[in-house]
This record gives sequence, C-alpha cells and structure tokens, in this order.
Amino acid sequence: MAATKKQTKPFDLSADNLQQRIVHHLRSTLGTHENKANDKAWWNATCSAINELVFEKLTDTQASHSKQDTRAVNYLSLEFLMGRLLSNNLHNLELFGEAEQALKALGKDIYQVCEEEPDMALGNGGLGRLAACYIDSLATLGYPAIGYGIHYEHGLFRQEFKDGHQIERPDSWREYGNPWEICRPESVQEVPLYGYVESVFEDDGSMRKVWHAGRKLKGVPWDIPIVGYGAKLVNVLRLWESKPGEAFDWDVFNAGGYVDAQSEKAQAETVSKVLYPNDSTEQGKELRLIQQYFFCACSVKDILRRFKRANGNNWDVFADKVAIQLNDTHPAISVPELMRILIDEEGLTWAKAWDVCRHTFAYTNHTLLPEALENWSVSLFERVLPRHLEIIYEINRRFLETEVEAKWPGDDEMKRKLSIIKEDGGRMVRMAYLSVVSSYKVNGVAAIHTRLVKKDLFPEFNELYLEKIVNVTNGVTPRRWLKAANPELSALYDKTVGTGWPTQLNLLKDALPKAKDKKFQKEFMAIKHDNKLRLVKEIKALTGVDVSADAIFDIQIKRLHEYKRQQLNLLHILTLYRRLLANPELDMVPRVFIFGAKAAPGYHMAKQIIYAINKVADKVNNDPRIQDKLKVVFMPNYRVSLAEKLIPAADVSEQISTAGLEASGTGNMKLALNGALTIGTLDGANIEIAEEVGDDNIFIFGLNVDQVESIKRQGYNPYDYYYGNAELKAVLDWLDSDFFTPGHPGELSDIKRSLLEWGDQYLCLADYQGYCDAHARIDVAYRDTAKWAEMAIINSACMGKFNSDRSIQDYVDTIWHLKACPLG
Ligand code: GL7
Repeated sequence: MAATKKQTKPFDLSADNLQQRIVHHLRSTLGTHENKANDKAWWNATCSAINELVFEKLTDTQASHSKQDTRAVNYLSLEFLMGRLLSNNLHNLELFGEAEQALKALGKDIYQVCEEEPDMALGNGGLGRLAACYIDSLATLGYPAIGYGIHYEHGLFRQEFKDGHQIERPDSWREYGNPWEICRPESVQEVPLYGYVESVFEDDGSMRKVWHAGRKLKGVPWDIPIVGYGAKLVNVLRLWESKPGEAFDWDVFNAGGYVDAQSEKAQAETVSKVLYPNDSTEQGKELRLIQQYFFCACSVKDILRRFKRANGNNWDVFADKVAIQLNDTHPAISVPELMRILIDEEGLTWAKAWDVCRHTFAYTNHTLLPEALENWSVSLFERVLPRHLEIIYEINRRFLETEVEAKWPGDDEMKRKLSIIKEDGGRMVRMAYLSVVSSYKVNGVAAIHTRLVKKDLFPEFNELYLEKIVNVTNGVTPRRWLKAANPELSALYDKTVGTGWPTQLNLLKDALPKAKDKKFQKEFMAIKHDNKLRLVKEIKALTGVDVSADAIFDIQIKRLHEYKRQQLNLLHILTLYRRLLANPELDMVPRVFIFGAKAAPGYHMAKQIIYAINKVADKVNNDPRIQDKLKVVFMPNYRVSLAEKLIPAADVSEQISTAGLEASGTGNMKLALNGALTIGTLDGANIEIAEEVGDDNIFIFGLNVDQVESIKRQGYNPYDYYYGNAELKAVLDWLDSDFFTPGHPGELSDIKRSLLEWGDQYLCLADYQGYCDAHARIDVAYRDTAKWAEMAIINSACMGKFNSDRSIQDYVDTIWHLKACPLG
C-alpha cells in the first residue's frame, strides 16, 4: 500500500454534533419538526447545517484573498452544469460519513435524502460540465478564482418520452428556493442596451464617445460557494439574474401604466429566464446576444469594482491581478466591454486599454463544427450594442492595418480572410476571430483538437501569432466522478493505494500490479456487479424494462447529435437483432444497450434518432424469440445525477464520433475511470486514453482523422457501402418497413435517407463494418472474465492524466500563472 500521510479534516465535527445541527435547522430554519418532516425538509435542513460551515470558510477566504491580492482567474461561462451539491460538498468537507451516521440516527438514509435535490442543470453538456469540474479543481488546488455565469430560472429542459418521441418540459430547479445560493444585493450592476452613440467634443479639441442607452437592465448576483476537496478554501460561482433597471418603469407606473410597467418587467426578466437548449449550434437570436452581453457586462463591472477597491486606478497592474478566461466565444463580448469602460469611462488611451485587454483575456475553443462558430449579424449588433460595434471595427482596423499588413504586406485577400467582419454573404461579426485577436493565449481541449485548431480552423492566426495556440487536455473531477459516484470502488482504492488518490489521481497506478491478481479482480468485478444491480432497479423504475446484471452493459450517454453517431450504434443493434432472428441459438453474450441523451428541441434528425431507438427498443425488449440476449433502453431525462448512476455500472463505453469532430469528450474519461472499456474512434481525448491504457485495452475502430479527410476529398459515396455490404443493406432497408412502427411504414425512413440520399455527412456507413467487428471482439473478450477484469482495472487505474486538477494546473502553468493561496 502506498504511504499517504493522514491529513487533518477541515472540520472536527462528530456525527452527534452534526445531528444536532440538522435538527436545529429543521426546527428553526424550516419551522418543522422531526415527527412531520418529509425527505425534502431533511435535505434542506442538512444543506443548511452544511452551509453554516461553508459560509465560515467563504468569509475567511474572501478576507485572505483581499489581503494577499494576487492574480485571480475569472472563468466566464454561459453554462455551469453543476448537478447536485449536497453529496459533493459533504465529500469535499470530508463529512460524508458523519452525515450518513447523523441521518441514520434520525431514521433517514443519506442517499435517499440526497435524491431530493434537483439538479442544477445550467448547461447543455460537456462544455458546461467542464466548467463545473474546473471550479471544483480550482478550489481544491487553492487558487483564487471566481466563476461568472447566468442565474437561469429554468435550466436545461426536462425530457419525457411520449410514444417514443421526446417531449420537452420546463425545468424548475429553484421553484421553492435553493439552499446553496446567497443573494448579494449590495453588488447589483446596471446593464445598458440599445440606444445610440454620441460624439462629444471637448474644449481641448479631443473627442469622447457617449453611449445613450435605450434601455437598462439590472443584474442581481447570486453566489454559490464552491468548496474544494479538503476545504482548503471556498471560492464562489457568481450567477447574474436580470431584473428591470430602476429608472425606467416608474414613470409609466405613475402615469397609471401599471400593466405596461409589468410587461417591461417581464421583458427584462426574460433575459435570465431560460438556458438555450442547443449544444454545438449557434442560433443568432437577439435574446441570446443580450444574454451574453448581460452576464459579461455584469461580470466585467464586478471585476473592475474588485480591482479598484484594491488598486485604485493603477491600470499598469491590472493584468497582474486579473485573468479572464473565455469559455468558448460566448463571453467574447466582454473584450469590447472592457475596452469601452477603460476608454469611455476611465479615460484610458486606446493603446493603453488594448494593452490591458491583450494581457488579460485568454480563450478556450471547444469545437470545430462550423455550425457552432458564432457569427452575429452586424445589423443586430448595431441595434443592440452600437458602441461595441464601433469598438470592434476599430480593433479590426488596427489588426488588419498593422499586424496583418506587417506579416503579409499588400495582401488584400489575406485581410479579407482574417477580418473580424465577414463581408460576403451578409456582414457578420466573427466572434472566434475577435477572441483570437484579443487573447494572449488560445487553447484547444485535447491534443488532436488543438492540432486541428492550428491546422484547419486558425492556420493563418497560428502563423501570425507563434505560440499563442496551446493545448490543455480536458479533465474531470475524481471527487464527483469516482469518490461520490462509486463509493464501493473508492473504498477498494482507499485500501489498495491509500486515501490520497482524490487529489493525486496518478496514485491509482499503484493498483496496476494487482490487475492480474485473482482476488483483486474478483473484488473489482463484484463492485461492478453491485453497481449494475443498482442500475437494474433504476432501469426498471424509469422504463419498466427488465434487464439482467449478467449481461454486458453497453452505454452511450451524451447529447444527441449526428456527429456523435448514436445512429451507428442503432445500426449495430439492428444487425444483432437480425442475426438473432435468423438464428435464435446464436452464441452471444447477452447485451444491454443503454442510451441517455437529450436532443435540441429544433433538431429534427436528432429527435428522429431518439424515436427510432425507442421504437426498436419496444420491439426488441418484447420479442420472446431472442431469449433476452438483447435489450435496449433509453433512459429518459439524462442529466448529471443520472450519469452518476450509469457510469459506475458500465462495462462498455461508446465513444464513436466521426474522427475529427468530437473536440475532446469527457464522458469517455469518467467511464474508463469507473472501469468501463472504450469502444471508440481515434477522436478527441480517446486518442490520449488509448495512449494511457495501451492499445490492447481499448477497442479502436474506424477511420482516423487523416482518412476521413482523404475520403471526403476523394468524394464519399455511401451507396458503395450500401450495395457492398448485404447486412448493412438489410438493416437500412428494415427502417423503411413498418416492422418497428406497425401500421406506419416510413416513420424511420429519414434515418436511412440521411445515411444515403443526404450523403451520410458523418460517414456512418464507412465505419459500420469496423464498428461491428470491434463489437465482435468485445463479445469474445468478455467471455474471458479474468482478462476482462484485468483490462477494466487497467483502464481505471490509468486515468490519472484525466483528472481536472491536472488540467487546471496546466492552465495555471501555461496561461494563468496564479499562485495558490490556501487558507492557513
Ligand atoms: C464541447 C465538445 O463538443 C466536447 O467534445 C468537449 O469535451 C467539451 C468540453 O471541452 O466541449 N464543445 C461544445 O461546444 N460543446 C461541448 O460539449 C457543447
């Protein structure tokens, strides 16, 4: 066993003491009593008891940081997919055991109490969850940091299925309040919008710009304390809620326009009303631009307020104290906002203001998908943010006339190509170009992704700005994704490698010598089996389907998108089903294919794929001929808390995107960490996972990035595969029949069309045979239980690299240059 020194706990609190605190809050905060409290009240009381401890550390942290005043990072993100906080906070405070005991003494099961917490689903998928993992790691490593985002009233929609179709229902995570957040009315900010810009000439001949806003919103901050593991400090996530500005509605109100005033109020409140449910697609809607500007304006002003409190107007030190990370281009409008304030309100010269910005902002690119790159129409910008458009023009003019001209003298074509303003096909502001030009560092999120960002997305910028584009491979927090989600496996690691692994995930490697040890294999796989048994119950409860924990649990959980290729998974399922119908005695290890995925409400093909999987599931699960060898379940309402139940129970992890399109993926890391074997393409972080676990312990198939490029260059024809592969042809043709939708032939035909007539943009047919072959290898491998156990252990033990603490340390070393300031 590795030697790990016993660390002191953040709070020396007995279970008895915690019990008293919970009861105290039950009575005095919630006004109820042990005899009549329901689980929701117990959850609330437990949160309040914990909050008391957290707030104490929060105050200490804030005092200590303002005293030390070192550089802090401000992580600006339109999304923070936090999930539930109670269990995580208990683990990070190292009080989970005490709380479990305290609640038990009160007749309550802690897991059931934790189930009462609604997910904070203020994000769509990987990008938002990454932000949540990163603020956990920042706090754990003791770095001064603040997360800035939007306090959406409704997070990502709740998904239901009706006759197999996805139905969206509103999510109301804080309908009756939320115990974790604190409103900070003392830090309210005002946000101007619309209106016009006036040029004011001063007596000394100089000229000043004044933006006369047509409307004003108020941003109200809600703070959520972020407890790092071991509670070395408590940072905050500050989320802005929009309200009507003070000034405008009173006149209407006093003139008897009470109802009109109400409608203005409602309009102002729509800004933070709901999260846009698109993952990787840009919408170009006015409200979305206003959301972006709203939270950036509030955050930049808040950053400036804190800076000035400590440093006055000493702008020379601004970038020494402040780093602003743009989580994708969504917060890029904060660049012209900071320029505007520095120039128009603080009186700095352009050169000085630009120098400040260029040492402050850094930008993370999360996708190469063209439909995700944000371009705003110039006319919309001009109407909503007239002064910002002027500033962007000036940034662009100087960039083209000095930097581009110096590098490519006289090359007008290059200027057109690199212009922040796209001129052809409607004038647009390219937010990615604005971000690259304004930032001192730009990063991709996995090695291959960064290579493609340099080569395909920003090749000229990469030539112009040597060393600006760097890689920081994504990571996930092992506190949530192993310690809290998989308590049994955590306990096995505690006893095998010591208890230091939650902050030093590389320690899991110390378990590698045991990968071949029969006893260890048994323990490891018994835990997997227990987790599968728990999932069996959950599947039954949520879908009514009976599955056996002895089958292979093959899991694909992620947003529904054609590039992620859930439809390829479906083609393979249909292939197995056909083979079983042809030969019910077929020798195969029973398989349960499990899906979890939400589709953007306006994304037709994604919704079709959900429908098709549900229809196939209906048929397969009720077909006695196949003797339970095949089951298909689509878990409704996939979200963080459901992921925490699915991931520990997975045998196989599906990571099958078209090579070059999944920037990184992070579910791939969580699943492998919990002992699932990956079936995947050489895409995103899969490549780095394969490097860590070794080629023998992962099922790689399909075209790689270079092959995808070359096949596309040559002219891809899906019909070649259709006519060249009888099994593939048969399953595609099956979709045209009414076999899965009795009486309604053609209901699933769009999937076939997209894969043939519409060109199979994501090369499913090209990868089909390789994918089926890889699944056949899995079937063989699973039968050798000792070998499978060994591979599962190797996967889990080799995930050290994909710890978000490592990612954050990379950001600190190469981009932010922060100093850790843990509480003494
Ligand atoms: C994403 C990528 O698609 C995903 O591969 C990556 O892991 C994640 C975090 O970096 O970012 N980009 C993106 O726009 N969304 C993602 O999840 C929505």
